[in-house]
Amino acid sequence: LLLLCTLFALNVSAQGKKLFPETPEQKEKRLAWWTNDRFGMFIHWGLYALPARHEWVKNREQLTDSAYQKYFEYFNPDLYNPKEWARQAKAAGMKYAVITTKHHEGFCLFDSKFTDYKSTNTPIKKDLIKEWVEAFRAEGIKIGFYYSLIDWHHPDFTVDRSHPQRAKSDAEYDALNKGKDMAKYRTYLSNQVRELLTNYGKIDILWLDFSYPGKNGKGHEDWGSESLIKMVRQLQPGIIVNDRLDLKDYEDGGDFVTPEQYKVAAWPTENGKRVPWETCQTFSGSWGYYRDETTWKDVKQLLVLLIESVSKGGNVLLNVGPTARGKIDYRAESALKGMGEWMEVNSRSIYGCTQAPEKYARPDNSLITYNPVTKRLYVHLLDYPLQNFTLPGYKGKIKYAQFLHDGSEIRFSAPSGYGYRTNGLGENDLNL
Ligand code: JFZ
Repeated sequence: LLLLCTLFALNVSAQGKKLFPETPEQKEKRLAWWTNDRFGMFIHWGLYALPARHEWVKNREQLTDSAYQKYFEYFNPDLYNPKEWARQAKAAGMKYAVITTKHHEGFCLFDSKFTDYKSTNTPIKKDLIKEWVEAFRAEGIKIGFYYSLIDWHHPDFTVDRSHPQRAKSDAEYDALNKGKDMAKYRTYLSNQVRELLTNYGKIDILWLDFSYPGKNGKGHEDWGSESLIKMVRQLQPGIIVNDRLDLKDYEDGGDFVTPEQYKVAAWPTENGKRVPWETCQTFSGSWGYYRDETTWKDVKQLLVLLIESVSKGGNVLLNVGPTARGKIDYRAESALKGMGEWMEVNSRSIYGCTQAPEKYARPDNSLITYNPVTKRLYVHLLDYPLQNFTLPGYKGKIKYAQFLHDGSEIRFSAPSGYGYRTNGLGENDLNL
């Protein structure tokens, strides 16, 4: 009996461990705009735009600092115009945006006091983040900063399994890491996050990336995650933070979960409760600009991704990897435009929407989203045009039905058997 009681107590305290005094209702309120807006732009931009073969190129090809140095020396995005990026994001229906202020390569797009490895010291000579924030804020888009916890350039960041310099044995790790001091890196990391959350006004989202605890990995002890997140919330009380700080022991170690480059089967849960989630996705596979990649998703795939995510209660953060000249790739630009054309008439089925109550069955090859405030149900017909379709189980629940693209009425009836017509618009377009 004593043993059972002890286990029970341990279990309760693990689930109840919290960093902040916020109630679930307060959290819901803090996240309300984000849950409502559903669709954001991710931007991966850095020196890796020059080699143009993946943002992990330094690691993949095990490039040394001096081999990588040429990208720093030739970094000159002369066509950089963040107002144009913001225009494209807004036209696509995106309501927030998250940019890499520093990726794993360690290069900073902002003017940091704590490093020389920054855009102001390259031929472009500018704080690119400052201009970006101004341009996106001017379009009414919420501001998010991605900051890489990993740093392949900082001299105190120890070589581990994520590092371009790979060690094959414990002895090799020891030799490579002699004299490196993660405590110094921790201070650097916290100083830079403080700069980002102090020098650019109100920041709506912080996306820290990423933890890989275990042998030759790094986690919350390496980043100082507990004190880092406390500082973050002190500097920006309303901010929304992702879940990659390795604070899984805490109930509130992150605001949302981040399934990456795959579709979730159902709304993700923790301890049996549905949690806020955002899937981040690429247009073509790589996050950084990749010149020769051919696996581009088409507009319909991307729209289905968005609709499907909302139909399971989630958000989409869709990534663009701008070029070394500072332009959004023409294929991404055209896909964004296509999504925007759809959003112009259909965004009502995305913003403020979520998973529909169980009682609404999903017709074949369709997705449904639901606005709990207006109580409107949106049936996305992936096979349209149809002459006629059936919604089993909705009898008595529908007051009025219309198409969203033109507001035209859809007549409906509840026949005893399911009637079916094969040509022309029928007396009834919808069977219940
Ligand atoms: C990370 C980065 O390494 C990558 O370059 C990109 O920035 C992406 C958005 O985030 O990649 C990850 C991080 C975590 C997982 C997978 C890919 N994960 O936990 O499965």
